[in-house]
Amino acid sequence: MTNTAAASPLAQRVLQGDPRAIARGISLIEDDRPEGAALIRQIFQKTGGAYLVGITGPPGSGKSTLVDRLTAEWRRRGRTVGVLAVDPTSPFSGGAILGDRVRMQMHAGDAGVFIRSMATRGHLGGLARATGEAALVLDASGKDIVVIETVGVGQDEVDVVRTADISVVTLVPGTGDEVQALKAGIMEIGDIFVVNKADREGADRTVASVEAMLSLESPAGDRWRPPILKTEATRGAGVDALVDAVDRFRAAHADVQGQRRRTRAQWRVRELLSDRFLAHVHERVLEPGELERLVDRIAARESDPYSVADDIVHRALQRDAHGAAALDHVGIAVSNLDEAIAFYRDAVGLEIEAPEDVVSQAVRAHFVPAGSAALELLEGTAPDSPITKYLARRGPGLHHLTLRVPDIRAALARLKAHGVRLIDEEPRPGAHGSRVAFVHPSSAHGVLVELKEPADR
Ligand SMILES: Nc1nc2c(ncn2[C@@H]2O[C@H](COP(=O)(O)OP(=O)(O)OP(=O)(O)O)[C@@H](O)[C@H]2O)c(=O)[nH]1
Ligand SMILES: [Mg+2]
Repeated sequence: MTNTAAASPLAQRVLQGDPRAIARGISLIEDDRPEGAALIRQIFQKTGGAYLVGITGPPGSGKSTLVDRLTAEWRRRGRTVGVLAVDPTSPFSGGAILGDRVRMQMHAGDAGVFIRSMATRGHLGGLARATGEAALVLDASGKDIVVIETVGVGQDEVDVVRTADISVVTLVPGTGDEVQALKAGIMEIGDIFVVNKADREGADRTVASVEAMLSLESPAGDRWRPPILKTEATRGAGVDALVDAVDRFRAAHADVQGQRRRTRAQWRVRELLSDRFLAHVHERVLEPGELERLVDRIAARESDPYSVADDIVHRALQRDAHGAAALDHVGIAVSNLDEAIAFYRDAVGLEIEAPEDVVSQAVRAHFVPAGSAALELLEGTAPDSPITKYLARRGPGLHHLTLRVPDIRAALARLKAHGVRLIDEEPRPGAHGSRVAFVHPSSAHGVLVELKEPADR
């Protein structure tokens, strides 16, 4: 079920590493535009080459300064680098963007570096998604290393870093940051700890207290023991050793990397699934303003959230069940048309439409609308017509029934998955631009079943 669309010009330019295309792609993703989703679909199979480095820590601990130094060191070692700086605290201040400009100066003119701030634009929970997808864009653009820098506050930000291929936690001496970090839940995600601003008082004490905290976890045998490194990002001291430590972790943890990448994939699917389902509910299931009315009822204690949610899910599924297959018409093989008309029109009172000839099949069909479905009286017009043969073999009566489906390929795939015997594995052209396929009677309890996807799908 590979469904990779042909690469658009934007996707092609991203794959070539064009910085303007990368910037455009990330903007589309941030703004949650359909073109952003289309881009991800087109580039996804080209991703997986980049090593994703998460850097988190308290505000002002020197993450950005450190990332600049790391970038320079990686460049010196011949690797290309993409940086995403997540700034959830001040999405509208513009400070982050200004910071980018200053930071870009250091790597100005270096096509091997791309730096970008991610703003939330008020999307609840959208930050993790947007950051993850922006990382995919940088990955597809051929960056060897993709860094995600985020302040370690809020579950979203922590999650972004937790599922990176490696998580680096930055701390600073002497301000009780260790304790803050613990509270924020970032201590347990560190694969490497960095005590930055090592030029300050108390760096060794901070190293010692992190060490003490880690030893409480009593690592078993050969498990990775997170190193605690001292850096002075402003001068670049210790950065070389940090890059070495990242490389060592990477070499030792191919298995961890595979597991984290699976987790990322799983989150992505879950998130998209819930987004898509909610959108479906809003667009197709709820009436305009209905949700507000339901919320009013909950607020007034006339209903409860569980009942409301269950009811909406039920309606959504119900809707799809109806959409999946509805009776379109029943085909009846007729040996004496005058008698059939006398019964269905004169006695029952239905209207009979003008006949239609299906020349290729030597069949003449008389449509008889009956409520939301119809009858189709079928005559054979030649000895080798399937209807003539059917009549000779079984006599007049029910010939087939036709179910209308919104997506015939999906319906066939579903039937196949259930082991149903199909006459047509592939849909073929039917009347009036429809597409049809037959299910074998042996799988449908003796009835020939036709699936029909109408032309106006
Ligand atoms: N003394 C000293 N100052 C440093 C060091 N590293 C960074 N700084 C300074 O600390 C301040 C904050 O640095 P940033 O790199 O912006 O810190 P950050 O963690 O990215 O900050 P936020 O993104 O706002 O959370 C700046 O003024 C840096 O110059 C260091 O090693 N020693
Ligand atoms: Mg920063």
